[in-house]
Amino acid sequence: MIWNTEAETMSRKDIKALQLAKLRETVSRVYHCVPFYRKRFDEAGIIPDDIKTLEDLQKIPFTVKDDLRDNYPYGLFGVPMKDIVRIHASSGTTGKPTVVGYTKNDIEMWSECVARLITMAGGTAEDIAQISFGYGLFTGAFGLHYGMEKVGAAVIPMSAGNTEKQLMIMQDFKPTILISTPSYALYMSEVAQELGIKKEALSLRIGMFGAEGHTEEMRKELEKRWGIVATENYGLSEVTGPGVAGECTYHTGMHINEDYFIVEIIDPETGEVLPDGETGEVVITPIQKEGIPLLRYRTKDISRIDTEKCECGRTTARLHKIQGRTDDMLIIKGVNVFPSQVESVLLGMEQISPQYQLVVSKKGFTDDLEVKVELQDIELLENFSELEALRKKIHHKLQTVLGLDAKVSLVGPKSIERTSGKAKRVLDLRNL
Ligand code: DLL
Repeated sequence: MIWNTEAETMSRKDIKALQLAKLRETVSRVYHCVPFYRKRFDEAGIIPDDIKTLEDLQKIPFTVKDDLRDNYPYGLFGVPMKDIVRIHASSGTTGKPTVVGYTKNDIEMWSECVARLITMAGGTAEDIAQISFGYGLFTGAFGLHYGMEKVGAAVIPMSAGNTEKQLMIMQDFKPTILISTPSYALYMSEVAQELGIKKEALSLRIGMFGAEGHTEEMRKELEKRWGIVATENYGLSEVTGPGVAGECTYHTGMHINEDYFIVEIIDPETGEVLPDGETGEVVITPIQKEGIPLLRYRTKDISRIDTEKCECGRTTARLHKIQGRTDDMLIIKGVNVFPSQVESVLLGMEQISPQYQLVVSKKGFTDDLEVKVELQDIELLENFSELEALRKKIHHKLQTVLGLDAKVSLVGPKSIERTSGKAKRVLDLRNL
């Protein structure tokens, strides 16, 4: 099923033409309504009329998170406050949050985008969705909530946390769709196991996971634990929230809502736009956003785009799994390491749980990487030779994939901290 056949199956030529028309309108509106952008354009020596082709987008300077911080809270808004109907903020943990505003039209567009992702994942009006993202300034819960209502599904607005209650509601209210971060879905499944709740006793059939990355191996693990088909979706509050892109059940990457977002991939060092298929930093320009209409927003997320046809019939370009962020790519002894690489090694190995943490520190002048891995079974801790064999096996696999000698520490079950939101997989102690 396709939610909006016209928008999602357009020819590439028509998509590009529509994007150009909307881009030109957006650029002109932004230039006239947001003093920050008028100044940026003046400094770059350009005017809106210089944007005549999609490639001309490259003439426009990037917008970065600090631009939002410098204009905190409402400085980049494109409409008077009387037209703003909702305010959200980024889930950033340091400093002031980045604040975003939505007009009625923005909320409508956002719901439309999310409705498409839900349909891609197989959701319909028949479904009941348990939303286990935190309701609040974070965009995850409200974004999925409005999308679900648009599709006509019933929403259980659980919010995150209180895991035992989540599981009680899951048994009693019989939701068919689970919405959460992948790490929280994993944690909930551990608690379900402890409480003896079997997946067969639940009605879940779909999981829609997002707000943080997870590997293909983790997807399979979640599918197995819950007995669901899991899809992933992507977005960020600065450009709306969830709804930028989502996977269909063919799992060929996340279909981008290209009639609302232009996605470029750039070389993070030089800022140069890379051709389709090459990996770099994701840059997003929303082309129908009124509340806070950002141009060329640098996400720091690393991925690639592909426009090959997907069997689902959609023609939209697809964003591949986010490999990591330019700011969570660890450089250890000069080697680039993403937590997702470690995850792909650990998942699927027997005797260990899918919970892990990377601890980076400095020993003298050299970096040191410790990978903490949780055991499934506490009894293994008493069997030294088996434990040592497992540790060596993980060490060897990590060395092959990372090209790096990492210390592997096997820790007892449930000893790595769980969260109900985005997981903290890296502890970098080098700059403390
Ligand atoms: O996390 C929006 C969202 C909510 C998307 C729910 C999907 C589902 P922020 O809190 O502003 O917004 O964080 C945005 O989260 O730049 C990525 O680094 C990361 N992120 C979001 N989705 C994915 C994903 C929401 N599927 C930041 N894979 C983004 C990897 C993701 N990273």
